[in-house]
Amino acid sequence: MTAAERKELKTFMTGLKKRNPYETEFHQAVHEVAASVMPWYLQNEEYRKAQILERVTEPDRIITFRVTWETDSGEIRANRAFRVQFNHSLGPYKGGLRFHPSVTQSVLKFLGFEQIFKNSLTGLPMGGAKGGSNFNPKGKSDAEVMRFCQSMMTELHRHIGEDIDVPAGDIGVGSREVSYLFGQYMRLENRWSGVLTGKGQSFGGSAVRTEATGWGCVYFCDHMLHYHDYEIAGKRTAISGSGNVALYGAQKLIEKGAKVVTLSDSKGCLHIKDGLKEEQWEEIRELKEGSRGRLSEYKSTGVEYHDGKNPWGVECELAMPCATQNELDGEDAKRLADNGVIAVIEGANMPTTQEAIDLFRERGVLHAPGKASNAGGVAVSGLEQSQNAMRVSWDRDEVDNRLQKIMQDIHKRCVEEGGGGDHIDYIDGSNIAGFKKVASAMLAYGAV
Ligand code: NDP
Ligand code: 2IT
Repeated sequence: MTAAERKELKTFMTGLKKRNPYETEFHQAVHEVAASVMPWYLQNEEYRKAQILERVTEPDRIITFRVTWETDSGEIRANRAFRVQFNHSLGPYKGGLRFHPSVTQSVLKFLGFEQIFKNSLTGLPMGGAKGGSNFNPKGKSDAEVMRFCQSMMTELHRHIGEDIDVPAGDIGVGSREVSYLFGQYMRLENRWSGVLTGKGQSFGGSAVRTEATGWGCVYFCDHMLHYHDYEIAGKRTAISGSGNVALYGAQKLIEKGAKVVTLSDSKGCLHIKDGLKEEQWEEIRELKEGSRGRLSEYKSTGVEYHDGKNPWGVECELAMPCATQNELDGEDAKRLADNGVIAVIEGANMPTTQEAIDLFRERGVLHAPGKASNAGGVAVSGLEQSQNAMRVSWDRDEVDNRLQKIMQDIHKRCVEEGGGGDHIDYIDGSNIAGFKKVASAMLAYGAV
């Protein structure tokens, strides 16, 4: 970046921080995109004159509301919920709902902002949004989760629709929650529509949506490694998390002959020196998806549990952070690089801090950002929307083939905008490719 570009970036970020005080996660996500696109932006006067960067960083609207619900023992609880409808230049708002105590407006704004460019990269007609609540589903009964979801949808239904805004799952929101939300939407609106994705397959859900994010990450990783003359087979891979993205990422890695050496949750990490076996994967899937248990309960030969540890101290060639934002910091990045990591593939959204990004760049570690590598989930959500609109349901192979093609195309776009040549900057590549498409649509619409 030239000195002039750096100066413009600084001025822009100072204004953004002033307009959005205390929203540190949002600042971080915007800074990453703005740093990538600034040179292009400054060279294209018409975009600058139209204030595209200023406009794309301001959400179309944010809906904030209270969700009141009753516990099984009759106590009243109130949570805060949001829907950030960030930008619908490319299609109806689209993005997940997150239920986690750490949810704030800043977190949902960063996620909604990233979603704009991720959705743009998929090539499907989807705008960017995100929503959720500080409700903690852990330790709640099914009936409590149902009452919470019904109460949340009682407000949310006014703001969504198959051609307006189509939510889905994210942390803490899986098929159980999507089903309760969908049931309440139908009750209130008295009509069936594809207003949510990630639905059960018996009521309009797409094949492969459950697996899509994790599998998509591995498809992306495959292209990234091939392009740089590596291959997945035999690579030791450290994965964080043990939720939807982590589990299906691990499944596809095992299928492709990689060695999955870790999984984790918010309390600790499993170290599997010789690599996770298929039967062990199935046992862990049952523990997490079936009985909503903790990894500390899992016992098996060759598997050690390390309380309070994350996976980044383990020797590996590939690292796949699949838990949450800022879970991999500068120190973790240094440890990984010292241990010889080749590539980092983000399953989670913004899991690496700016210090970690800088270190990976410095050390020549390939780094696929979430908005490229985890786009498979929302891509199959987009395919679910198409199937619902056409009143058809494609089989697993059909959806998987389309997913593979989409991940290949995203990789291609990252290569084109990420410098070409023999070492691709995937962060710049994905930001520039995702941004340009949204920016040109916004320019075409005029001052709206
Ligand atoms: P899940 O709720 O299924 O799993 C989340 C996992 O991350 C759990 O293992 C959880 O551990 C761990 N985790 C969550 N918060 C923290 C934390 N603060 N510190 C440490 N560990 C934590 O969520 P998903 O797998 O769906 O989502 C994981 C990531 O992937 C998120 O960043 C999400 O935005 C992103 N993503 C998800 C997509 C999807 O289709 N589901 C699509 C694209 C991205 P514990 O159980 O102990 O809380
Ligand atoms: O972060 C994400 O891309 C998701 N949580 C999936 C969103 C979706 O609409 O499927």
